[in-house]
Amino acid sequence: MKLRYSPTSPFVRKVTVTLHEIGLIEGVEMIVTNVSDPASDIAKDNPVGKVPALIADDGAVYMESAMICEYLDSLHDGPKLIPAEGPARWRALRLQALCDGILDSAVGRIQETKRPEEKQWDGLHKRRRTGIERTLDLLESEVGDLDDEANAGTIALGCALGYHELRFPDEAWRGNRPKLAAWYEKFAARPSMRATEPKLP
Ligand SMILES: N[C@@H](CCC(=O)N[C@@H](CS)C(=O)NCC(=O)O)C(=O)O
Repeated sequence: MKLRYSPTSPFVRKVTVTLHEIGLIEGVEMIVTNVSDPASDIAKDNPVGKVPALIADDGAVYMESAMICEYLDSLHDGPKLIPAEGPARWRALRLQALCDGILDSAVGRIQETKRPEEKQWDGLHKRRRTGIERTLDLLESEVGDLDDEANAGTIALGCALGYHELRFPDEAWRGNRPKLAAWYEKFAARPSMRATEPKLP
């Protein structure tokens, strides 16, 4: 398998954490891809022009982190990261959806900062930030329902909180969310999370 990635992408991190958790990281060829470079050939694998994109051993290409993680989950016989059925399945997928939403807004905020200052849209920036804050508040109130184990939802949450700390260190999300902070402290200590800690270039 080959994975097209950029080093700080939290969506890519969802995939690499998953690969570590299911024990398949060793066999993956990592292809660093600068999606902002107009000369990038990412479109030959993902016409949308985004990473992650996974090239499977049979040549099929999968895109969208949630879909890639679901595909990877089909490749192993261990405990599934996407529970097959019942409330556990919907809890994991709902949490993944919430955290992918946080990540869409967080990545959008970063992209906005790359525009010339006079072209940045403050209203959109505030709306995205407020959406992230509200979702973190909801998760603080639901922390009792959070699994300690890795699944599609908790991996997405770990990556969303890690990305928040990387990109918005001054916003101190932990301040008024002590339960979520305690959950993250433990989850971030997993070998899969430690092995994939992002660093700014
Ligand atoms: N929904 C996608 C989002 C992927 C995404 O936004 N990737 C960013 C990097 S963090 C990207 O490649 N952006 C390129 C662009 O927007 O042009 C997923 O879950 O994989």
